[in-house]
Amino acid sequence: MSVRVLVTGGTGLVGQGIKYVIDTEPANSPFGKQDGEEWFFVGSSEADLRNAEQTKKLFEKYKPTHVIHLGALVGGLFINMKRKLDFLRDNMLINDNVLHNAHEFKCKKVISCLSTCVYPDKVEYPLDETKIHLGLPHESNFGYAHAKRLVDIQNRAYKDQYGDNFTSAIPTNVFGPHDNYDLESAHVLPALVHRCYLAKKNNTPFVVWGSGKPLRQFIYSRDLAKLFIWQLRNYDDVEPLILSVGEDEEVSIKEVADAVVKALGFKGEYKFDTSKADGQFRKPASNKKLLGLIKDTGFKFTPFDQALQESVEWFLQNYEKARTGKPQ
Ligand code: NAP
Ligand code: GFB
Repeated sequence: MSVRVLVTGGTGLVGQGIKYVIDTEPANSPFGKQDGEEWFFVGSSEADLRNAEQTKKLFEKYKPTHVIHLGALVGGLFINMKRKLDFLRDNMLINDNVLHNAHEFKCKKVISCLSTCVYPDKVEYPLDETKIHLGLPHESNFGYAHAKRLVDIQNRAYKDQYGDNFTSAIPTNVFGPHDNYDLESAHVLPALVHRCYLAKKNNTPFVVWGSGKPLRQFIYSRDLAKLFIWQLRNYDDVEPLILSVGEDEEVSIKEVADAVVKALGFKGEYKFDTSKADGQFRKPASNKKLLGLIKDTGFKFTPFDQALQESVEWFLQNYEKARTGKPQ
């Protein structure tokens, strides 16, 4: 039986992580490409998924049997705070067009991608798969959060009315090669890597925004990629699945900045700009359900320092073509 996997958002951080694993893991190994599988990694230059006609044409071209739906308007705290409506509307349009076409083209499976920032800001911790809709998300990203929550609702409606096997994954903050380093829209880790690199290059202070106190869990894109591949092949429940490192891996923004300073060998002045927002203080996610499901796969998370070093090396080697916000 031929399996045709369409990866929307295939040109981005997570999409390129999946491409790296499929291209480098031994064929027919637990996370490698299986016989009879074809993988298609697409970005917005092939189809603007906000556009129904273009999305339909994309499905006609690839006739996918399976979809990993990563395509989205994505960004860090500060761009989310500035563009709440764009993050709501663009992602609602993208998600509805992809799920509608996946239904029309009778796809056997769709995994969409949520995020731990969709969770209620005020809820008993740790976050688990049952708490997504138990209250309002944090003010800073309510546009993105509500659009992503709606995907869970859409999946349940497609399953209920048509029996479609549509589900979703909930990663924590992700980092790795091919990340977005544009200081305007970047997430914290790539932003700190880029800003520390510039401080070292220009002999200026390294400035971290906010107090440095908020806590986050970070998953390496190449680890997340393996978990998406496992979920595609082994998980058929409509309930979303948290894909994350453990709660004990929660680190402060200051600890992340310290690790970036070490990884880049920065020796200059290093300070915090507390006039900038801290955003949500923490969003600790439990990966208990995931660990129970993958215990026999031999999967191991990459140690944070090693993953950060590999990401920094990719950034330094690809600075000229990376998304840095400077004119290409
Ligand atoms: P990214 O690096 O910014 O990549 C976004 C991808 O979506 C790119 O391939 C981009 O294509 C595509 N895309 C954007 N707008 C599009 C449009 N209108 N039509 C078609 N394609 C479009 O983002 P990422 O970090 O890999 O995110 C992947 C998924 O993970 C997203 O669903 C995101 O919400 C989720 N997520 C990310 C994080 C994180 O920390 N990064 C955490 C949790 C969840 P082009 O590059 O060709 O424009
Ligand atoms: O990754 P981030 O932008 O988003 O991290 P969230 C924000 C935290 O990092 C805040 C601090 O506490 C900021 O004060 N920070 C320090 C910085 N320096 C910087 C910097 O230069 N850039 C950025 N961006 N932050 C996002 C959601 O929340 O999580 C998104 O807004 C998405 O929608 C993403 O879900 C995964 O972790 O706060």
